Amino acid sequence: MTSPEQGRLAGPLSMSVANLCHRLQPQVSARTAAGFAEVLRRLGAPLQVAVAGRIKSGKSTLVNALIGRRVAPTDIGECTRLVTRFQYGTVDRVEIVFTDGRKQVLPFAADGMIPAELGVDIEQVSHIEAYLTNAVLQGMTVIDTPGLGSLDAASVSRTEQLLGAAKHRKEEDDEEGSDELDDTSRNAVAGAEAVLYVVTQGVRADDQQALAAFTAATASREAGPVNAIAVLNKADTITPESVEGSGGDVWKAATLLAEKQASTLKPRVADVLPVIGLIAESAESGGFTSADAEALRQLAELEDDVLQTMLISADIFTSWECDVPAGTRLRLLEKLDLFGISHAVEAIRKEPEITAGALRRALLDASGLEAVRQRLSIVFAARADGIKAAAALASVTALAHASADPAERQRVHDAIEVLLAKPEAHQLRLLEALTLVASGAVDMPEDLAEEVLRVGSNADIGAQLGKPGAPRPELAAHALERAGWWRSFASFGATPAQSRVAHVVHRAYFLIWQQVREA
Ligand SMILES: Nc1nc2c(ncn2[C@@H]2O[C@H](COP(=O)(O)OP(=O)(O)OP(=O)(O)O)[C@@H](O)[C@H]2O)c(=O)[nH]1
Ligand SMILES: [Mg+2]
Repeated sequence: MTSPEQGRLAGPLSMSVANLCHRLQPQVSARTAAGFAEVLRRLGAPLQVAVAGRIKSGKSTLVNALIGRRVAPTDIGECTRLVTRFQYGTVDRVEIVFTDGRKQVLPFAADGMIPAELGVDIEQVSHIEAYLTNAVLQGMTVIDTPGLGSLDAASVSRTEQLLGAAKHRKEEDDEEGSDELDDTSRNAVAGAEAVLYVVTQGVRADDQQALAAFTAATASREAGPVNAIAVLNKADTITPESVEGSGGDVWKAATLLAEKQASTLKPRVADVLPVIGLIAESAESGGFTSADAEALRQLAELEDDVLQTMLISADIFTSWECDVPAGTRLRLLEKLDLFGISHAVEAIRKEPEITAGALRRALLDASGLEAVRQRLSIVFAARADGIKAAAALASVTALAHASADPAERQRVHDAIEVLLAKPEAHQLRLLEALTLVASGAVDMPEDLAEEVLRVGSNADIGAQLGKPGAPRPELAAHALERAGWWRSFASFGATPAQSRVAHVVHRAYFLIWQQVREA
């Protein structure tokens, strides 16, 4: 008995939750069953990753870079005030989804992007769904969001709704009758399961708030996952002189600044990775062309002091007398900005024969995108099973909670109890413990908090134990030692809240020990 979504489920835990839904469906009311159908659909869908952050932090640019296609409008237009979901489809198609559920197909603009202006009343728009053939989207759905911290209250509330904060608030004013279920299922469709948080040079108070709101919203769920990673975007615009110890190097300055921000944003995000979204977008989405490479080659031939003068500012760069047409220079500026141009020119000077393709590759390397991708796949993809199962169970619980029939509520809760007692459900407890620690809800000494995050945020056992590549006997001995340590910490010296976390960590180490020992 296989259902259509089973082939695409993220792992054994998602499978257990799917089975639970299938089993209960015939025993619950039609409304709850419809909710379960929605939960099943979502369990089978790729991980939903929202790209969030302050207004104009470069979210849409980064979305384009990740998808590998310039499709999300950047800079201006009403689209930047809407949530856009990019998901995999066999044919490229964009739909406007209205708040009343109506949908309308939206033609792509001439440049292949989603039009910046929709030509409909934006007040009635819920969000935009873009189905694209890009392979990346088979592994995750990418959600572009309007800037938090913008003055436009409507965009803020759309984003909050997406991130789960709105739902959280709704639940607080308790049973509301029939509307509740619709809201729950709608949130089940739109809600994000993980967040890529974009910050720029100065982490401000509202960055902290936005991130706190997100972790609070997910922590309020039955088993909210720890699922935020952060990037320091626009690393190219950092003035290295403003960062002590950078030695005048932009990338070094960005790395130092990112480390500092990581300690500010800790423990909500494990680390902050510097990235240059603009260069990544141009290099990954076909924006960087051989004509651009040619223009850069011409610039590389200029006298060095002339070029250095031009690179002082965007104004000088475009207005200076030079053989490369001003329009071409403006285009380069839009695609690479000054840092990218100077980086490309250096690469050409070092290797005059460099091909346009190799130059594109060098720019991609300079953008830091690869490290972001790797982080995404470690933290999100490897944990998709736990994250999706946790979100699904939270929805199932909410659906049962909203049911008017006490017997039905009991039946669902009993089934969840049984599921939680299974060994594969331990990763849910670990996610829950992680969330408690990461959100600061349970206070832990810094080194212990780090250890909990490490155990819970890696798929590879060596990395979980902080001993990547170590031989198995060493890993086994270490896991056993830590299991023992956490058990005694749970019994002596911990507060009750710490103790609950410690039990979970103890069990995690014990399961790891069993695994390395047996293999
Ligand atoms: N120099 C530089 N500029 C960037 C970078 N990333 C984005 N930009 C520019 O920043 C501006 C805003 O970028 P968007 O991607 O539209 O930012 P956003 O966060 O989506 O903006 P809203 O949706 O309006 O909140 C654009 O002009 C981008 O070209 C970067 O890494 N370096
Ligand atoms: Mg945007």
